[in-house]
Formats: sequence, C-alpha cells, structure tokens
Amino acid sequence: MRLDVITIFPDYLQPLDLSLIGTARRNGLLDLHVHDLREHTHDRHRTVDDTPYGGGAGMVMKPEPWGEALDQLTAGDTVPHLIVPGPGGTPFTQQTARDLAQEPWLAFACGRYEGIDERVYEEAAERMPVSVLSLGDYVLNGGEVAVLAMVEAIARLIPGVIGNEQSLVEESHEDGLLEYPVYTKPAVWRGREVPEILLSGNHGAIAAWRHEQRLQRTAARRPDLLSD
Ligand code: 6GU
Repeated sequence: MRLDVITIFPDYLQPLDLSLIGTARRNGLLDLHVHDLREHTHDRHRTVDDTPYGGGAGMVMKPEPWGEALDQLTAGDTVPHLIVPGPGGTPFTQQTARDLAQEPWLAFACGRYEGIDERVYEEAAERMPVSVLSLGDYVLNGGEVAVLAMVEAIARLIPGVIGNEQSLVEESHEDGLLEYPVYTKPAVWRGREVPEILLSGNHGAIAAWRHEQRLQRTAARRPDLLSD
C-alpha cells in the first residue's frame, strides 16, 4: 500500500519509522511518503493560513498550497483516496480501517488551525474519493496525531504487517464486542489468583467463560455496542 501524508509538521510523523509499521516500510509492504505543505508556498514567509471570511476566531488554511500539493498526487494515471482527519468527520471505526486496508493508495491531508478552506474539499472530490474522518468526540490541535492512529489501525490489517495473523481474529471490535481479560504467569501475584478456569485445561469451558467476560465487559464499558 502506498501512503502519502501532507502536513506542516513532517516531524510529527516520525513514529511511523518505529515498531511494526517501520518494519513494514523497510520490508516494502508500506510505501510511505511525508510531504511538507510549505513546499507549496511561494512567499517569503511560507504562509499557509489567513483570517476567515465572515470573521470569527482563529485562522483558516489557504487553498493554494493544498491545491498544489494535491495536484502533485494526481499527476499520474491513478489517484489516491484522500482522507482528511477532523473532529467534524464521519466516525473512524474498525470497519473503516478494514475498508481502507483494501485500498492501494491513501493520502492524508493534515489540517491545523480552524480547518482548510472548504473549496479544497470540493475541488479534490472532483478528482479523487475524499473522506473526512474523526477519531471521536473531542478536539485535537491538528490531523497529525489522528493520522498516526489511523495509519496504525489500517496498516496492521494488511497481510504480512503483523507477524501472528491469528492475533487479528480475537480482538476488541472484531465482532462487535470488547476483548476478554487476559492473564500470564505467575499464577498468584500480590495475593491475586488467575481465574481457576484458565488453569483447567478445559478449552470448551474456557471459551464459554471468555465469551461471558466479553459480554459483561461490553455491557459495563460500552453498552452502546450491545443496543443495536
Ligand atoms: Cl481525526 N482530527 C482532529 N483535528 N481532531 C480530532 C479528530 C481528528 N478526531 C477527533 N478529534
């Protein structure tokens, strides 16, 4: 999969050099390019923002640098699916990650300040698929941290990125329930015992216990997941 990230803070994406994602890049499973939006400014101050028409607080990202940056990505025969992270987007879920993991090419546009001039979205949508996606109901200062989360959630679903593919099967959100609690050695720690059933060797009983734990945990922490 090819991934492009456009940002005014390229250094923010450095964690993508690390761990499983970094290894996947070195193995050629991920072809990641980070671009500095300011490369597409032409004034001495490399200006990317300006005051909002109509007034109001904060600054808005100017359309021209974004237009140029996106032109560069659409110059060839194929175009990326453009993802714009933002608190006003559609919720990014495990299903979103599964869908996006099927795409050959994703580009992420990181907004800052109060957002990007709306015409950038309109014009981009005439040339490529565009999705505005939110991580949740809270506000981050910019899209960069959201891109780190989204890229990790997507990339780990690509075959070969995670060593043990079985670990993708039994995890939270894979089938609409949260994960069961897990334990490892020692069998007693600070006076606390591992649930006896896990030491029983009875795999059927263990599976039933784990399923019940998932239901209880989901009801306690995420009742919204059970109600539909
Ligand atoms: Cl995807 N971006 C920003 N800037 N803030 C957010 C978010 C995304 N998701 C929740 N808050």
